[in-house]
Amino acid sequence: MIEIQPVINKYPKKGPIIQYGTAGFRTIAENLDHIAFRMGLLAALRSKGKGSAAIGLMITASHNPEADNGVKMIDPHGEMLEQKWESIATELANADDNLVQEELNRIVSELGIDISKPAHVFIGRDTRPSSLHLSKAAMDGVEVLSGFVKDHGVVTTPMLHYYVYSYNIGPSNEISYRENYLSRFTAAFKALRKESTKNVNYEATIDFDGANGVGAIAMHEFVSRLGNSLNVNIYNSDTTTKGKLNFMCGADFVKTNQKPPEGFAIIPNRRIVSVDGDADRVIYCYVDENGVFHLLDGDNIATLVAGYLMDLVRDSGLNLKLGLVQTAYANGNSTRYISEKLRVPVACACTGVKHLHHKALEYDIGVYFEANGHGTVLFSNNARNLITQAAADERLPDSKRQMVIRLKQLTELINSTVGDAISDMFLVETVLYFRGWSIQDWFSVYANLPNRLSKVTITDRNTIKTADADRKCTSPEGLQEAIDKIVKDYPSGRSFVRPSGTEDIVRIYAEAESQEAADELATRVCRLVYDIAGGIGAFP
Ligand code: G16
Repeated sequence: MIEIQPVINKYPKKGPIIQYGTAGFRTIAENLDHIAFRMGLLAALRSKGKGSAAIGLMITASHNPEADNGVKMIDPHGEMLEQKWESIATELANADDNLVQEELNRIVSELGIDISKPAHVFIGRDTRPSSLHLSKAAMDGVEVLSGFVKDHGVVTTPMLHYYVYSYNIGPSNEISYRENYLSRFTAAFKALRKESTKNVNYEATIDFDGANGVGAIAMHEFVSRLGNSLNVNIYNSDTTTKGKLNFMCGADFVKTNQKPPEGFAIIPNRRIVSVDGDADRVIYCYVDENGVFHLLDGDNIATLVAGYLMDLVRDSGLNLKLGLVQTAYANGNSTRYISEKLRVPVACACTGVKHLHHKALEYDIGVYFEANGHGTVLFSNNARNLITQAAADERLPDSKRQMVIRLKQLTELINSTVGDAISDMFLVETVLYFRGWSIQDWFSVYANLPNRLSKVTITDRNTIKTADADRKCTSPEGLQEAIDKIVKDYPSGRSFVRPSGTEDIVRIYAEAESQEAADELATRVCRLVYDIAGGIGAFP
């Protein structure tokens, strides 16, 4: 084993115990130096143990406030880190400085890793002021174990996932990863627009809210390639002024506050597309001619996409099993609409893309979306093969063949490695284009139940434990019973609580027949959490 102790001293352990949570390690940036360094070490070991496949390390805290940051590891197919390694990462992150060497030796011997193998680690970062420094700490970690670092600089999280995947399916020094990514999705989008449709109410103009983050940078690059296929007005693209990232804008702000983003003049009935700080989630909204705000969140995207894919599968005559995966945050009416009206099977998974992704692999075409706008579509190898064969089958009647070809083009448009706000936006725009829908048409497909997402800070969020895909709270004792009792007061009421895996808070979700009822239910459940689970600070 290589001697790492002198470098460890550069990155002394700081802050409280930290866990590899919903999306990696996340906390205030100043407590992350040692975590970034150690994840560099671990990524190098993971690469060595995976036959020198590239492993990704993304420095981002996504939707969190600018002062936070995070480190997330990406596995060889561009997917989230294998669950077993999350606990290995947690142990290494929390080991005392003088025990890190021993911990590494233990990982190497228990997993039989040949450390003489080369390691390849791709590193990317968001636009946070702390990200450059943390990415350097991660690079130090990789290099101490003689790994090769490819520094991709400022990228969206889905870009890095895609780069890792691209390298591992066919490494080449010729590839410009960025150009490859940008041109693949632009080309697929433009190809789909070549087919003319009646377009009825669809207008090819959107207002894009970049959350003052890397999504705005990526969108500028896409726009220069899109030609006149889509007019994108980019707002909230200030990535250099301190304090602006995710502030009063972006997908999380719009979804949580149920308000349009700030930073630009709203045009009635114009589609507004908001992404988050690392552009892996997307939310649509609009304000109508009466000044009323309307949200189209991950549930609306899921129903739009699953409904359209269902039609394509049926009209193409292909025998493919399609399913949708949601979480407990999915609006009750979206689930009813998709399962009862569209007859698409729906499954519920725990919060966190990794859980939804895993479940979606059970279908030929697995659509997954969290209500907060994270999601994508997965095509099994069987589905891809059937689609490719059918597209080449000249005996197929033209009407069916056209649907098969459209399905094939959609496989090119979708970034299946992970939820990708921009590829998802292209997908939504494509479905609206073929349906000929305005945003009002889309909004009127079904009505979400009014809902409220709130948060409460408690002494130790880990005292809240849940089961049944986050829908039941098993600890502290008595909390679930108390919630059940309150929910009975609200027709169509539903509420649940769970500890966030990315922020030091407990999330409270409530839905009911009216907005007033949903707000009241949320407030009452917040009060319960605050009183029973040890709330701190002022009651929100
Ligand atoms: C991350 C995860 C998402 C999750 C979100 C909130 O998103 O990737 O799957 O829904 O955190 O998680 P929690 O409720 O546990 O805080 P992001 O956009 O912050 O990377």
